[in-house]
Amino acid sequence: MSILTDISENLQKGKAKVVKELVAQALDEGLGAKEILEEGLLAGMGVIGQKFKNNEVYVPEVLIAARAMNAGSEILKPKLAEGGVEAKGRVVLGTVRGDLHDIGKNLVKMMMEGKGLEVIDLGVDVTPERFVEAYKENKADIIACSALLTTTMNEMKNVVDACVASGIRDQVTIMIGGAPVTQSFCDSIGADYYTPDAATAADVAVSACQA
Ligand code: B1M
Repeated sequence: MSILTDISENLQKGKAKVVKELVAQALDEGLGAKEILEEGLLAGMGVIGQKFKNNEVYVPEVLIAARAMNAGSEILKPKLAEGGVEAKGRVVLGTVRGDLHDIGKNLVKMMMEGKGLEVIDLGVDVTPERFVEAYKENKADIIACSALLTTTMNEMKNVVDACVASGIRDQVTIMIGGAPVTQSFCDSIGADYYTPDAATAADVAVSACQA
């Protein structure tokens, strides 16, 4: 069995400690961080996601797999972040109100930090007001919102509206993403950028800060 399959399978079983060790071992063996992330960790998470959808596993199993995913990606963080030294801009990032999914958001954070951006991570279940407040407090350039539920993605519209109401809309760049989010949704709510994955989000954030 390849080490990437091993990582995927242990992640599915929620064995965070083993996943951490295997990720470190894979790096030692010379595998690339992106390969380990995509073919090991994300592959395992994908299997869990499918089983969750089919009611073959339930919330507790998904939660422990998610912890293993976060533990493994923490080990990759320095590698994914390599090359990022100088802060090129400041991003306020969070998962929107009512939504507790944070794995994608954490990847976005890692990739953005890897590109030299400073990220103020507000965590999950973040209200529109909190996004605006943190933007002002930190003199940020970007508000970046993640949502994983069709029921919570509409909160992104509330974030845009809160930016308009507080008079910051013409200064702030609003980025959105997450599995149910699309470009047409982005256009419909008046956000600035939709990106499908964490690496693209980081690239677009850097360009937006340089513009
Ligand atoms: Co939830 N969950 N979940 N869940 N969960 C999904 C999202 C779901 C699709 C599963 C399913 O039914 N197939 C489904 C949503 C259905 C829908 O709305 N259409 C669902 C549901 C229904 C629920 C609950 C309602 C279940 C329940 O309680 N009955 C509940 C809601 C809780 C809440 O949030 N209020 C719930 C709970 C949970 C757990 C807590 C158990 C756990 C989260 C743990 C955690 O995050 N710490 C969990 C998980 C893990 C999942 C799945 C299995 C995996 C999500 C994930 O982390 N994927 C998911 C099924 C699936 O996606 N296959 C599912 C890996 C991650 C890297 O991908 O976050 O998409 P993702 O990030 C991607 C891109 O989307 C993008 O970058 C990343 C890749 O590079 N991206 C951005 C993300 N944010 C971005 C922001 C950007 C740009 C790109 O710019 C700012």
